Order: sequence, then structure tokens, then C-alpha cells
Amino acid sequence: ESSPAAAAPLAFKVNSKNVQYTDSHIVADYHYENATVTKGVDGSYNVNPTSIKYQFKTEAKVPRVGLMMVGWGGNNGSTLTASIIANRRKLTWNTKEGVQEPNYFGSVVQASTLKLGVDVKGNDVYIPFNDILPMVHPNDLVLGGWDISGMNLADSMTRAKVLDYDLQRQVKAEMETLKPLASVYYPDFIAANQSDRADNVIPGSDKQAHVDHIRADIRNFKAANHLDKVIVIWTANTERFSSLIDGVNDTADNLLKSVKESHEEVSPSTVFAIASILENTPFINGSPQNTFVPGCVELAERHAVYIGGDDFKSGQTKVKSVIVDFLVNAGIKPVSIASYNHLGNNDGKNLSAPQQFRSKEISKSNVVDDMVAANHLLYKKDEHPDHLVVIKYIPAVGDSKRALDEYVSEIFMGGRNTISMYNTCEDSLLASPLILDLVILTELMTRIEYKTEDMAEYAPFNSVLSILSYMLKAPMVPHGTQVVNALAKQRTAMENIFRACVGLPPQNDMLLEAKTQ
Ligand code: NAI
Ligand code: DG6
Repeated sequence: ESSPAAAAPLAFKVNSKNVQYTDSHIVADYHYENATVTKGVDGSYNVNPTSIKYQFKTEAKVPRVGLMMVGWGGNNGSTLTASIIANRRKLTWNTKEGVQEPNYFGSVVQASTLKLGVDVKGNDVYIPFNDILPMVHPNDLVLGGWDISGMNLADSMTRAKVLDYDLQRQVKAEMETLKPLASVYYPDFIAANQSDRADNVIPGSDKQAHVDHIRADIRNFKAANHLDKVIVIWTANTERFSSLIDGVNDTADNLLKSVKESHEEVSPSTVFAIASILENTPFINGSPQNTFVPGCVELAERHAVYIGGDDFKSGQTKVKSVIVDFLVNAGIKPVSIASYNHLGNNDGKNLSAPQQFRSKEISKSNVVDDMVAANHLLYKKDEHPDHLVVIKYIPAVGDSKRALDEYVSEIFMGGRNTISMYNTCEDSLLASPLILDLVILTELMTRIEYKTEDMAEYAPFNSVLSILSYMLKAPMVPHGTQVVNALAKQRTAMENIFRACVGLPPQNDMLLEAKTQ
């Protein structure tokens, strides 16, 4: 193994007895304040404030990290690769608007800021999000991955038709040297219309051999590139859901047995997840299918490996998780949400098949449940707005997805408010930065441990990384815990957990300094 890169100087230091900086770690004492609520027999609530003492320990040295993408030759994979090369080499390119410089817009970690505190005059002070704790820079990621299509990354980029020609031209030679590893292909899981891409597949139908093959790929990639860590992300085609069958994928042992027996319900994405977990490598699912069958989650927990999913949350759903949150918190009652999409890229082609569309329909449909459930003044128990999701494939629009949404809400005294939205964007330019955020934050989480007063040793967080929810349409959470879809809450959770790691209290916007002058 290579030695980690030298620790970069920290962007700030917190002057507090609760925070210690050692040569290798940031150690912070933190009081987690909450309130436990119980309902009395008369219907009134009893509220008991709680305070739990945590200690967070963060390894400060940023390691050398590899990102392996499953579906590397797709629109997201090729776009992200070309964009990282352009950023690394500080390339500029001509467009009809003028000269364009590379950036990481759309990445929370790279292009957003976070409030650190207030200055002596009470004005907010913001830092880059990635200064809150030491994080990997995308330019330093070593890229690799698999695809059932054997095209090199330059040809994949041309096929994707996402980036401007003048940029493609400049990264072509480097991209030509990049070729995806052969992958696991079970035709039954993705649309039949994808079969003509599948010219780069691992032979045979022995699923145990496939798991072993992918494990060896991860090990070899790590060794060849002198990496400290690898993160694997699924950005391949949306698969159909796997059937959940007792004895097949319900427990970790049954799932491993099903792999040995090459059971038909073990999907390619689950093969990749199992291989990654067994290699102690975090695995993120950027597509909607149920890769993380219960046995796979148990396997991750058994090996204490981080997993996260499901389905990148790029445009329509992100807006939905803002708008519905705003309406419901304004006391306005959404009664119907109709969401139409049409797009012409390979993702749209794959989603034109009913079973793959169904996976996406499910992940796009459950995104307002928590916001609705939070307001019992507007909604009765189990009442929901009507919610429809339509996706159509129109080749001519390519990667430029169109999303049309109509929100109808009930307002004061029986009135109606209709909000209509039309959103056009290159889908892959929204999704690619999310891959970076997911990978960078997952890697950071592998360097954070916690301890409460009744724990003798530090421990990692739960294997299911719900802190990634901001980037995911159907966020996975630890078993039995609540899902949060509201975008603002998801962002606040990220900020406050990272602030806790440097001994800072949760964000608040009270501005009492100003209000009590
Ligand atoms: P794409 O269709 O351009 O790329 C997918 C790639 O996966 C293709 O190159 C295909 O050959 C490959 N592939 C299929 N099965 C494979 C397997 N078993 N192993 C290895 N490679 C395999 O799709 P795109 O646009 O890059 O999206 C990727 C995934 O991300 C899709 O599932 C999509 O639904 C999901 N997603 C995309 C968003 C976006 O805005 N682009 C947003 C949310 C999710
Ligand atoms: C059309 O819905 C195709 C999908 O793959 C979406 O583009 C993707 O899931 C993004 O969805 P959203 O709702 O996050 O914009």
C-alpha cells in the first residue's frame, strides 16, 4: 500500500477545549441535543430534552483514492471522466457563447459554501463546503471501471453527445487510452434494446466466478494505481427490480449461497455490491433498482462496509423535494403532482422498456411522503396527493432532458393554486457532479469514527450512509429509521454532522446578535 498524501493544512481551527488537533486526527467532543416526546392519556405531549455526549474522531490525512464506475462508458461515466481531465489540465474551449473554463458546478462539495459563523459585526462568514473537513479533490481521483460496451472513453464521449466538440477534441487522445473492463451482463435485467452494446462481457454464467472476477478487478486496480482506497459506484443502466424471495436474498448467508448457485434473481448490480463489500470497498447505487436486497444490506453491516443509494437525484426530483416542502410548510396543501419527462439518450432508451421504467417510476414517486406525513393539519393519516410520473423516449432531444411538472394545491377557503414548471437540461451534466459528491463524502465518512460515553472503542457509522440522501432520489436509511426527502433537511444534516466533527454547534439562523441590540 502507498502512504497517504501529506495532510493539507486545515482551512480553519476551532479554539475550544472541546476540540483537539493531533498529528493525525481532529477529535471533537459534542453534545447532541434533542427532545423525546410522549403523549399522555389526555392527549397532551410531554417533552423531555435529551443530551448525549459524542466524541468524533476524523483522520485528517486525505488518502489516494480510486473511483471505479460501473457503466464507465455511459453518458455519466464518459462526461465525468472528460470533465475531470479538463479540470486537471485547466483546458479552455470555444463555444458559441465564447471561451469556457472548466468548473465543478453542480457539486455541493466543490461549488457550494457553508456558514462557519459570524464575524465581529454579526455578518455571516462562509467557507467552501470542502473546507469543513479534509476531503479528496476530484482532480486527484484515479478513474477506472467496467462497461458491457467495450468502446474506449473517447468514442463513448462522442457517442454520448454531451460535451462541446472543442472540448472533446482536446481530451480525445487521453480518453482513447481509457478502456472499460469487461462486465457482468445478465440480459434479463436491463432492456432488450441494450443488447447491441454488450460486446465486453465476462464470459459464462457462473455468478460466483463473476463475484470473484470483480473482486480481483478491484484488487488489481488498487494495486496497479497504488491506491489507499477505492469507491465503486453503479452508474450503469437501470435494472428491473429483483424479486425478493425468502431463502434467496433475504439474509447475507442466503444471498451468498444464491451466488454460488447462480440463482436467476441475483442481478449484476448486486454482484458488484457483493464483490465490493467483500473487498472492504464502499459501494454506491446511482440507479433506482433494488440492488441492496436485504441480504446485501446485512452483508455490508456484517463487514462494516459503507453502502449508499438509490438513484441520483438530479433535477425534477430535487425541485420536487424543495417545492412540496415549501408548500406544505407554508400551510398550502398539494393535491396533485403530475411529472412528465422526455429524453433521447441511452438512459431514456433503456427506460422505454416497462420493467426498467417501473424501477424509475418507484424511485421518483415516493419522494414527498415524509413532507406530507409531517403536516397532520393538512393531510389525514395515509392521505397523499395524487402523484403521476411519465417518462418517454424521444431520440431527437438526446441528453437534453425535458421535465414538465404541474403542482395543484388547495389554498385558503377552497381556492386552487397551480404551479407549472418546464425544465430543460443536459441530464448528464446534472448527474456527473453528484457522482463526485457521493464518492468524496463516502470516502470522508470512512475516516470518521464516533464514540458515546457508554462505548469503550470508537466505531464507524451505520453501514447504510443516509448522510448521502441529498444526492439520492430514494435514500436508503438504516433499517427501522425514518427517510428524509426534504432537500433542505438533507443538506442541514450533512452540514451539522460535519460541524459536529469539528466541535461546532448546529447551524442556526436566529441572528440574535442583530435582533437583541
Ligand atoms: P447510459 O445508458 O448512458 O450509461 C449506462 C452505461 O452502463 C452504458 O454504457 C451501458 O453499456 C452500461 N451498462 C449496462 N449494464 C451494465 C453492466 N451490467 N455492467 C457494466 N456496464 C453496464 O446512462 P447514463 O445517462 O449514464 O445514466 C446511468 C444511470 O444513472 C442510469 O441508470 C440512469 O437512470 C441513472 N441516472 C441518471 C441520471 C442523469 O441525470 N443522467 C439521474 C439519475 C439517475
Ligand atoms: C428521465 O426521468 C430519466 C431519468 O433517468 C432521470 O433523468 C433521472 O432519474 C433524473 O431524475 P430527476 O427526477 O432527479 O430529475
